[in-house]
Amino acid sequence: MTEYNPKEIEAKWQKEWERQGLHATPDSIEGKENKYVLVEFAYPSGNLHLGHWYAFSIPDVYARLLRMQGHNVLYPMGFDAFGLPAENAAIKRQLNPRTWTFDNIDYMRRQLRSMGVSFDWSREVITATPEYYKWTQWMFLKFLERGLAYQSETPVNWCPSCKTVLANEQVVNGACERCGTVVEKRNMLQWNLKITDYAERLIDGIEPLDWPKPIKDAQKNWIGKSEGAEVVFLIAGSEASVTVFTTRPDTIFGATYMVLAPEHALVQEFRSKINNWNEVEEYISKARNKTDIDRNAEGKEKTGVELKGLKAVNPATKEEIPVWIADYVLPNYGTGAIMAVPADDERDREFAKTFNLPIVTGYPKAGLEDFGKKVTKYKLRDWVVSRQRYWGCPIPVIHCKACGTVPVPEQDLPVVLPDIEDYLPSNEGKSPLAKASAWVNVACPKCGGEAERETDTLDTFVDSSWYFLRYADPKNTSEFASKEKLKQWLPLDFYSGGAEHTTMHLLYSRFWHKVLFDLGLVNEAEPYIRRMNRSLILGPDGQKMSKSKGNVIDPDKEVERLGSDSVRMYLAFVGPYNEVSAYPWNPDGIVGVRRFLERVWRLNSKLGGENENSTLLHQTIKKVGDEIASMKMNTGVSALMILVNDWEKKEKVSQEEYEILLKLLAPFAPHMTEELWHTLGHQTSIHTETWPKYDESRLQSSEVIIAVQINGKVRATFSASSTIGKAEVVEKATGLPEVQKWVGDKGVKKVIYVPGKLVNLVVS
Ligand code: ANZ
Ligand code: ZN
Repeated sequence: MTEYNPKEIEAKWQKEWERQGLHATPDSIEGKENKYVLVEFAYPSGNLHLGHWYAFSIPDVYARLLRMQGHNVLYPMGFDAFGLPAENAAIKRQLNPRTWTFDNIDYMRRQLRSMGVSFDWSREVITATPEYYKWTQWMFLKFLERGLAYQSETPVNWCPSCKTVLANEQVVNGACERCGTVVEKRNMLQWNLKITDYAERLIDGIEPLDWPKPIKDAQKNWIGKSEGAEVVFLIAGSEASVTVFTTRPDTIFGATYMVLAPEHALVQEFRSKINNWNEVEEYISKARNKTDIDRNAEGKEKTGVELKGLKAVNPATKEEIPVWIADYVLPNYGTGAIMAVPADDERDREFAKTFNLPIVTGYPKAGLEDFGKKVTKYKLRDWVVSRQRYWGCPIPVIHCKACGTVPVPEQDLPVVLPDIEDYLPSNEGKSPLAKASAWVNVACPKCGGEAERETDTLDTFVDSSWYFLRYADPKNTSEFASKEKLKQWLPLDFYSGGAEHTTMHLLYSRFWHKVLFDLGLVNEAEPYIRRMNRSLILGPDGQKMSKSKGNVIDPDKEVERLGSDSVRMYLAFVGPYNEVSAYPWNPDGIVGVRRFLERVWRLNSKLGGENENSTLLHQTIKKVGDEIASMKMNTGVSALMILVNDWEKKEKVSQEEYEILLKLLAPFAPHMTEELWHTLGHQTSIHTETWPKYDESRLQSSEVIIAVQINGKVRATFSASSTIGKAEVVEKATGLPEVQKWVGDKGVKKVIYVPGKLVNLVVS
């Protein structure tokens, strides 16, 4: 038998699978159930990094398992090709975004193939092609028709570095999600999508989904539903009134002053009645220049100015109370005005202390609806989707002096993004497309008069809000996807992606899908049944990989050195995939995995034994299948290792049972197992084999009690199967509350495991 030589084997099988069209997925197969496994598609950033490997090769293990278990599995890939990341990268290199993007796609496609991932490339989707964005535009027009897309001039987030507007979701801690620059507020006319109309349904729809609770909670918090009351406070000596929003109308007897957002309309209205206008005006302009981070920072010193000459009347006590403006009251939440109850509200108390305002305690409690009207408020804001950038989907509307905003007629779609020389963004908040006068100036579709095209482009998150639908019917030229084909694949059985998308892509695309559902264009109200956010791979030093830290692992080099199968299997082995966690890259760990594969390879020379039908084999079959399905690939791999350890001690191994091992290993190491499978005389691919079956009655094994020691002292025990492996023992042990109490956040420094007896966790 030859030595294990992944380099040769992997290239050979990749070519062969492609030749056979092994991963082309038909719309249906008689007698098989369709399953749709998806990973968020790639930005054409230029080079595959380890994160891509982790993102795509682990769900591939799951897709392969499902196939062997008898399903028709769609596992597609495409490119999220429009948008800021690609455009910024291109500009940095002084390259045209189009050339840069499509060159990268070619390069990345080749790299992606080296992973041995079972993508169906025949269904590839690229958002920056007219064939795709024609439908993005078509859908936008449907939104417009429904009144769900509208233009408005409001204060928006402006990134001075990317020179474009950003949606609230794309501002993370006050900074641009893309480049990290602190965003400014600018008043600009922008296109918005009415996601707020769907706030309630976006909350309700989450509950029944098979999503981890933290993802559900994060979305719910972002939507931020608040039930409370609106209470009207009269302004003394005038007809005017201010409505406040409060979640505690029962505390109204304790409201000793009122605070308005500096931007509140009443402030300007009462300008002539305010005695200290200069001071007020100065405060307003300061607040306007503050970023939201500054305004919202917790524990920050409270600032504000009293509106002297103005008093409000507390409707409960009938007392006149002072009116202040302060930047801790936000203009775009509730009504932009609050009643301050320093006795019961922490922020109000701090404010009252700072400015010596009265604090009344022991006041009577009001009935919930005595003074207020019940209302529900949401933190969610409409989604600002226009971008002042070149590299995006053109917004398909035309502005006509006579007719106003006119949608581009359906037969004129797509509005093709023109090639232009000067694609750099500008400071004035105008898209570079505004300079392409030959493209901009058109006849109004309604009156034929002189008109201009909209020059802003759509947020890239619009493009990605529906891409997964296109995979179901990627070549369709008359519809974005036929409803019949959609029915075959949707909703998604499994969707894996980055945690950062929880309140961006994951929220936007649910909204988008609900609108399509209401339009009768898709069959279900929720697109993703099961969602998981993946963990992170860190550099060997335990830090986030970055060029500046010099801790970047280049997957190409690892493949060159150890083979794709080793990289894949090592990534499966680092830890559970579904618990958002971070695992450092361990150079010894991957070498260990490579050795393991070599050992499997060498077992080949022990063939010729009798079937043993051991408990361990049956347990391994069950375990590997169960663990892959629950995305705990690591314990699946350790089960395989235990089996191989056992077999290495034997003189002979039966070929039939060795073939079972190969099948169990096939989702992890697709190339090596394919090679061994063929050397055993098979003519067809191992990846079309069925998953081995275990015999329930052969699973029994004795139970053992495992003692858990912390620094040598027994603190807990638990029972487990006698064949339990070290990784699982540690996982179980550290999950016990009695143990967590001792480990706390110190972390486990060292693990000593005596198989089937005890585990000693050393904590500092
Ligand atoms: C009186 C009161 C008494 C309040 C009390 C709270 C506790 P959530 O849960 O986030 O919706 N508030 C209302 N509008 C605001 C705005 N634009 N900017 C800043 N704060 C605002 O919080 C609602 C509460 O936050 C409201 O209830 C109001 O303070 C404040 F013991 O009213 B409350
Ligand atoms: Zn017109």
